[in-house]
Amino acid sequence: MLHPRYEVEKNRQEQLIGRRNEKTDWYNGILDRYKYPVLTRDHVPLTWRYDVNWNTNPYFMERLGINAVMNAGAIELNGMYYLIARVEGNDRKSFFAVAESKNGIDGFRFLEEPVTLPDTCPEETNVYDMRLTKHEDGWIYGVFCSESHDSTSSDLSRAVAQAGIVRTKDLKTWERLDNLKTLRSPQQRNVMLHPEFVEGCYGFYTRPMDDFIETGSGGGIGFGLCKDICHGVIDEEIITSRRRYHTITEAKNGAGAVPIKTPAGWIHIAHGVRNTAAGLRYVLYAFATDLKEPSKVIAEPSGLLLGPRGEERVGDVSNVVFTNGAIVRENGEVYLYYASSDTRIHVAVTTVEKLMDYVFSTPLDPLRSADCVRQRIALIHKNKELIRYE
Ligand code: M1P
Repeated sequence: MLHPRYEVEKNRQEQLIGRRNEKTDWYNGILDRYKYPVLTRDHVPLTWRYDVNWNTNPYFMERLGINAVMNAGAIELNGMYYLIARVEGNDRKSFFAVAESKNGIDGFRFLEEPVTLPDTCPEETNVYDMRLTKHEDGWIYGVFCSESHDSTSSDLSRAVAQAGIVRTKDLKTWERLDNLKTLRSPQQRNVMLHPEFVEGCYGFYTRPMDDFIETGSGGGIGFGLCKDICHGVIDEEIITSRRRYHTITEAKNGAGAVPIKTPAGWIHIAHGVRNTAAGLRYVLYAFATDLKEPSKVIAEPSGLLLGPRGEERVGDVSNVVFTNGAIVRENGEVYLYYASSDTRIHVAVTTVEKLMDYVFSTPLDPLRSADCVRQRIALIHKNKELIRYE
């Protein structure tokens, strides 16, 4: 018999899913933030969490609870907006689940069941953070982190991260390809496929790492080419956006949303990490690369594009914003999906035009306080001049 509490909880969830989202009055001229997260653990269907039978679950307890919904790949398909979210169970294992919305701002609802990835790697313990790339070869590729315990170590927290690859045409049936091999980097996370062929090859943004947490000698976001995506092997990775001392990327950085093609170059929205007394702080930043040579950085505005603010600062892993998906609409609007503190997913809205202005007209980071203050004083003087004559 269906537990009577099911209807109560279902109604509550329907209200959450049906709630209209609103722009906040937060302003910086670059992007608009929205009031409510677009996906949370409370959006996860009740049937994924509860046994709804009164006989076997008399107290209507969550049997398979969900801890967090975060880091989503994003894509528009047949007029609908899709997120492929990292859903983390109370058991700490993540899986992927697709949610759809008619407008990309609210109303996101998970499809009937989570994604069943072809289980081809027996040692794989955890999967997360899928980037969805609509490639010019006609497939939609999903590149994600495939994590296993480091079998060479007795330390239970030592893991090996690799890039898993799947492809689909409809977000329902997934074909798994070989994990990407990067011959010169022992670990990889935040790997993403470039949407166009480069020199006749598939281009991957990588993140060379010596270790699971520390990137060690890894100098930043890498880029490498491979001929055969079904058995991907990358020999050389060149560094695109570099980590730099005393900047937002000092500790590490990683590719985020699939780059946005504009007449002036590819615009990338990535994450940068620095260390603080309160732990790692993750923010989003932007840069542009050359249209023909997508690894060559041509503009890198100073500082962060979006940082954790207010309630976003608190969660499972506090002081984090992270993106792995954005959607460019036909009208030029860009929906940037980002997770806060590894707990829930938000949307921020901008346009391609604004992003181009931001990336190409915001000054570079001069890298030293003395030069930063000179840069700011020059701005103040320029403004004073105008204000005086207006
Ligand atoms: O906890 C913050 C993020 O940490 C990792 O990112 P990175 O590889 O750059 O350190 C990822 O595990 C990511 O999922 C997570 O949000």
